[in-house]
This record gives sequence, structure tokens and C-alpha cells, in this order.
Amino acid sequence: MGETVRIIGAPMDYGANRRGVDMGPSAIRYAGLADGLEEAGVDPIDGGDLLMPRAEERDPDADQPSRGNAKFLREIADVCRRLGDEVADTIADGTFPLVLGGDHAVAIGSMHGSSRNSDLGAIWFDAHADLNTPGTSPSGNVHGMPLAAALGRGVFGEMDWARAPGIREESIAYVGLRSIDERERELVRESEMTAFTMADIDQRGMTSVVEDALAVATDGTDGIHVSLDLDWLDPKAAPGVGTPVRGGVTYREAHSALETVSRRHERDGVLRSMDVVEVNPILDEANETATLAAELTASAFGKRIL
Ligand code: 4U7
Ligand code: MN
Ligand code: MN
Ligand code: MN
Repeated sequence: MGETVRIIGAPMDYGANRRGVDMGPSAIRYAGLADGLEEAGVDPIDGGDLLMPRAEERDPDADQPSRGNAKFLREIADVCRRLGDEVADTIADGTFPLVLGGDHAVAIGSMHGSSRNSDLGAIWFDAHADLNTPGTSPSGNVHGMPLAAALGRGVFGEMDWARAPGIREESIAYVGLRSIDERERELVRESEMTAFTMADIDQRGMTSVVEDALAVATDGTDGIHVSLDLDWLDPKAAPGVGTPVRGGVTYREAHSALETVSRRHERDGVLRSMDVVEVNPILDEANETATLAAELTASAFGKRIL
């Protein structure tokens, strides 16, 4: 048997300010995640779900004088602290943390926990850049801010739960960008991150792009975090997401990308943590998106056609 993967459910929706994405962990489990991981040759254990206060009982604008327009920042801080501890403990036990969202703000906790004792690179599979700060966000939704938080940008610089201890900009690569806000565009351009857009995938093909992204994220780091936002895929393949953007990657391209990650992991053991986020079963068609999330995760851990 290969490595042990610990499934950590983070049924949070405060970052999306929209119900439904909190049901993601159940839907992905129901879609056969554990079986898929076993077929990939890893040993899954289920760590259950983090406890989550109901959004309806909370005031999105409570607390935090410095929070700008960020909604539910106090609740998100509490969840990310607990998630960061779980992820760090999981790695300390010699086990691989696989975080099921929830909205993409859970990645703040994943990256914090995963980078506490090491230099961490990251690959961000997403339609969006997720680099807004409370000062630039058009929506106030923190799921559009996790990379800014992990990098300690803007007001996140003063929040110990947000800024990930071991992540540097130059070790982060985006794959599949196609929806960037006006102010965010400057932030991406001026950053030291590497951004592969859909146009790069069109021109060069998925495998070559992901190999380059792996090179960026592994250069000078101890391992990488993979963050998979299901809206990375085209809405035809993944309809169950809160912020769909047309022109996304196809079903086959997505598998190919995660198979490329797994080949590199088999060779060098580069993968350190992963999250699978933004599945919204309320908006889905017959659990199609959750099923895809489970299948893509199995591909990331080495499940092959033959
Ligand atoms: B996701 C958005 F304005 N950029 O900040 C924002 F378009 O985690 C969307 O990638 C963010 O799904 C999408 O609210 C966040 C918007
Ligand atoms: Mn995202
Ligand atoms: Mn997205
Ligand atoms: Mn989204």
C-alpha cells in the first residue's frame, strides 16, 4: 500500500456568501472518493468534518475594524485556524492532508498548516486569480482572496492565521486563468507568480503547461500544495459551482493535468497537501461535479486508465 491520505472535510461557505458549497464534502464522499483513492493505490482514512457554525446565525459584518469589505472574516479566521492545525498535525503524523471544501477560503487554512515547517510551492487550478484583498475585492467574498491572504497582502499582513509562514510568491503558479477583475489584473501582472492562462493551454497543450507549473512550484521548495477549484473546468463538465466561467478546461484536459501532477509525485514525492473546493451540490446536475472532483483527485494520486 502507498501513502495514507487523510480526508478532512471543511464544509465552509462563509467565503462564498452563498449556501450550498457547504455540502461539498458530503457530495464528494458520496461520489466515491475513498474508492477512487483505493483504486489509485493509496490508503484513505476519513478524518470527518470540521464543525461549522451555521451562516444564518452569523453577522457577515461583525468584528474586525480593519476587515474592509470582507464578509464573515471572523468566522473564516476561526475555521482556518482549526483547519491549519489539522493539516499540520496530519503532516506531522506522516499522513497526507486532503481538504474538501467548502469555498476556496479554506485554502488559507490548508496552506498555513502545510507551510508551517517548510517552504511550500503551490499550483492554483482555477478560472480566477483569487488575489483580491479587502481593499480591491468587488464582492467582499473571501473565496476571491485566499492567495492574497496566504501572501499576507493588504490587511492580511496583520492576521497571523492568514499569512502562510512558508510560501513565497515566486513559488506559485496559476493554471487556467480566464476571469480576473480589473484591479486584480494589475496585481497578477506585478506579482512574481507565474500565470498560465487558458490561452497558454490552447497554444501549448495541458501537459507542457502543467510541467512548467510543477517546475515553478518545486524550485527551491520542500514540496507543493495543489489547490483545485472546480470552476477551473468548463461549466459543461462542472456545472455545480457558484462562479462558473465559460471557456474552461475540458474533462480530458483536467484529468491529463492531474495525471501529470501524479507522475511527478510518483517520481519525486513532491505533493504535500491538496484541496478540492467550490463544489456546490445545489447548483449541480445529479452530483456530476462532485463525481468529477472525486475522479480528478484519484487521478492526482495515480489512478490510471490501464
Ligand atoms: B473562486 C471575484 F469579483 N473575483 O473576488 C471576487 F469576480 O474561489 C470572484 O475562484 C471570485 O471561485 C471567485 O468575488 C472565487 C468576482
Ligand atoms: Mn478559487
Ligand atoms: Mn474560481
Ligand atoms: Mn467560486
